[in-house]
Amino acid sequence: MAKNKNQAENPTSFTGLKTTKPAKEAAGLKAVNKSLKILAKEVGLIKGLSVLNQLNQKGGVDCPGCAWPDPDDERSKLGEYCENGVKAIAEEISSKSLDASFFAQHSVQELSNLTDYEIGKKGRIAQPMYLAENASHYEAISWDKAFEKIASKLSDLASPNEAIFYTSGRTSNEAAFLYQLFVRAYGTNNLPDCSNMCHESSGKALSQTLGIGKGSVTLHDFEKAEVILILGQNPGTNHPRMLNALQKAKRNGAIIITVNPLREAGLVAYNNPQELGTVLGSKTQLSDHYLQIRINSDMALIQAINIILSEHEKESPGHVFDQTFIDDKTEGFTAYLKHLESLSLDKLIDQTGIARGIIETIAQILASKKRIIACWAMGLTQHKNSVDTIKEVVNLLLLKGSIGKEGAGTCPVRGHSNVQGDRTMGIHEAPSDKLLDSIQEVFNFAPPRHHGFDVVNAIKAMHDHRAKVFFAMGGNFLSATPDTLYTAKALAACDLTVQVSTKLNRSHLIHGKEAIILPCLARTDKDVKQGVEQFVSVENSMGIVHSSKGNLPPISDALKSEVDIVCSLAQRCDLAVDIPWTDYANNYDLVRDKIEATIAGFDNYNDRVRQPAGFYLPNGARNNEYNTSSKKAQFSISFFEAIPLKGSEFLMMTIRSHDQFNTTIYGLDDRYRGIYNERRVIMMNPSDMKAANLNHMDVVDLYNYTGGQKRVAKNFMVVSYDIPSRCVATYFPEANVLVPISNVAKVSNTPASKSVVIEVKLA
Ligand SMILES: Nc1nc2c(c(=O)[nH]1)N[C@H]1C(S)=C(S)[C@@H](COP(=O)(O)OP(=O)(O)OC[C@H]3O[C@@H](n4cnc5c(=O)[nH]c(N)nc54)[C@H](O)[C@@H]3O)O[C@H]1N2
Ligand SMILES: Nc1nc2c(c(=O)[nH]1)N[C@H]1C(S)=C(S)[C@@H](COP(=O)(O)OP(=O)(O)OC[C@H]3O[C@@H](n4cnc5c(=O)[nH]c(N)nc54)[C@H](O)[C@@H]3O)O[C@H]1N2
Ligand SMILES: [Mo]
Repeated sequence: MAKNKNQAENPTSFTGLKTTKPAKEAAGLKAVNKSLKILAKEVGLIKGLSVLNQLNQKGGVDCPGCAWPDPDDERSKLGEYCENGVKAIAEEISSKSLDASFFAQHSVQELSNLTDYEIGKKGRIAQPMYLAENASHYEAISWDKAFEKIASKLSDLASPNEAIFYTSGRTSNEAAFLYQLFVRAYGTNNLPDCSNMCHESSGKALSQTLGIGKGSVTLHDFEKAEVILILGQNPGTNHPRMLNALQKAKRNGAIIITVNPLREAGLVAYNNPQELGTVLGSKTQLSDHYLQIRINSDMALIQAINIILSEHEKESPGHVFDQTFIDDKTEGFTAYLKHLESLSLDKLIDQTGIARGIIETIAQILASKKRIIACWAMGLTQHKNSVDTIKEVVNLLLLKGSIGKEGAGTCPVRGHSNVQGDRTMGIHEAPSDKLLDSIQEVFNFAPPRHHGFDVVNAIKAMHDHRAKVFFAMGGNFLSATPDTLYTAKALAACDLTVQVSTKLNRSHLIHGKEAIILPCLARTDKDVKQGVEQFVSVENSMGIVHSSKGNLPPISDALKSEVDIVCSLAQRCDLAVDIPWTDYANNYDLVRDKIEATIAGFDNYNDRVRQPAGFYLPNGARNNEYNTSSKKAQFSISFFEAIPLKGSEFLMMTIRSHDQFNTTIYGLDDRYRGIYNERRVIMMNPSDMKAANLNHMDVVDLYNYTGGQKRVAKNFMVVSYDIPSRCVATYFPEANVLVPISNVAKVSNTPASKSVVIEVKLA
């Protein structure tokens, strides 16, 4: 199997790269046109618009794209969605359905030689499929038989800890709650999820410092902020509706400071398609200051800023720091100041690659402001030092008292539309005792207490035969995880791999000895149980829980909801626990009642989730209450260590193009970056190219040698790009073969997929 994967990841032909100058603004008419074209092409305008009219509207369907929240009050009649939301919908509601005849025509080997883009375009899976040991083709299987096979494999294991239950962040609260309940009743906490590869570093840093692993701000805070810092995030592509919030903030006088190795168009300026031709004019310059930082040196930058701030405070005591807040609400201030004094400002500034004068200007701005929001995403979370870097951002907010007040706070911008909710529901390999106690009380059984495997540890366990059954509730584990060939071997070593999926993806094709695909309803599909339409609920990036209800007839009668799949499997598994799975499968209100009984913050869940805009979960940090052991927010002491690069080495970040949702590749363009019709590219600094004797569009191979092992990604085209020297960028998942399984963030164990040391050689 690993061999197939290697072929697919190292194709010898290209799709026809074209490059232009990068764009200087995001959205505008082009984005509207592009959305409508995609919709018309993939599904037809009438069907498409029937979903879009409901998308992110109160009582409608939650966009299956990112986790950016919807406004509490007015929602745009023109459409509360973005170009990339339209692409997500177009992919999901594809009418191409893959039934047994498709799988009879195409062998697993044949399909695995396609690229992720080609695989994704095949369509939605229409019926349960089974791949027998050594078989070349998937064959049809009934739901009953499929559940029987899975249950029997699970019961044959020497220990429940030999099974792994992965979750991707699209799973609803209701399905996630039942899934973790089933897994714990079965006997393990092996519940890795995509969060382990995503915002785990944020969760760890924020819970240690502020007592809550989630962000503290709401959309309202964006309207009140004086300064918004945006670090390591590309909202123009990945959270386009955030640009509306930033535009409003700018109009209210906020200063936006962006920190990013690339000048991302969406952070430079925004042309709001909903305001075309209105009196406001639609275009707004967003970033007032754009700091093109070297990859992985954000901690050095924030420390440098904090040192300069502390110098300003010394010069005019009481005017820079919020001493009352620091005294009343925090711990560790004096030690932190001492730590800052021990650091070399010159060395820190030198690491960032940013001119001293610019950093001084930023510190000057921050010195006089009180309401600061810090936003970040994968550019901060996927490095070795991620947890410490985020703690350093928290230090800055604490010095300024910029937390727990209007217009200020933390904003880790989540990825998948319900990744935050899944964690709230207990999808966590390291559950708190509080959660387990609560499960024990409500469901009357003793859940396992020892912690389970996260994503990286799950891969290692499968690789070493310590885990033998892999079950995925959504996602595309093989393509999303690091060290692709290592992970492929890990999956191939399993006795059984099971994927609950909407669309065909590579994880169906790189499989265990036996494999099963269970096709499920998607967000946009109508879900009817015993004649009653059901809805599910999700939690967005700002902790608002609301309903989501699909309105399309499913592409096949054979699909089941995720809730139904979990309940049916649990019933088959002969668990020594008395849980009314059938009742839950037939009435999601009953599931919500149990969530309310088990998890804090869900009082009157069934009533409140029916309110048009949903409800906010409690959030201590938002209310200036810090749920740490001392009930105080914590200053943290961290030391910056640069990643050493030898003469011929580069530091690579693996990022998203404008035409993908994680491993789902919508198209081959990265419009804002001016890179068209090719994904196997490496963005390089022109002076680095000159030094290495490389020209624009040269074909190169990329190597990583971590741990004395050679990893290679063949055939990438060099694109000359405005990126700091010695930094390079490639797209995820094409470059995941290069991300070593051992290259992880300290504490969070998140793959450091934005800090990969590589060499670039002419092919
Ligand atoms: N359309 C679309 N929407 C999505 C997704 C998608 O794939 N497509 N994915 C969803 C998911 S799961 C997630 S987690 C989010 C991801 O959203 P983002 O985090 O915005 O996604 P990435 O492309 O990984 O981009 C990270 C940004 O960080 C910058 N960066 C990289 N390294 C560093 C660094 O060391 N320092 C700094 N300061 N910046 C750095 C990159 O240049 C890039 O602009 O988006 C979600 N929304
Ligand atoms: N190198 C590198 N690697 C990365 C990242 C990076 O920046 N660089 N980012 C990481 C991040 S932030 C994340 S979140 C992970 C993403 O990892 P995953 O969440 O595992 O990957 P996705 O590509 O989002 O999963 C897409 C698949 O989910 C299935 N699906 C879609 N909708 C549904 C649904 O409603 N129900 C079910 N059951 N299935 C559904 C479809 O079959 C689709 O093929 O990747 C990580 N990997
Ligand atoms: Mo993510």
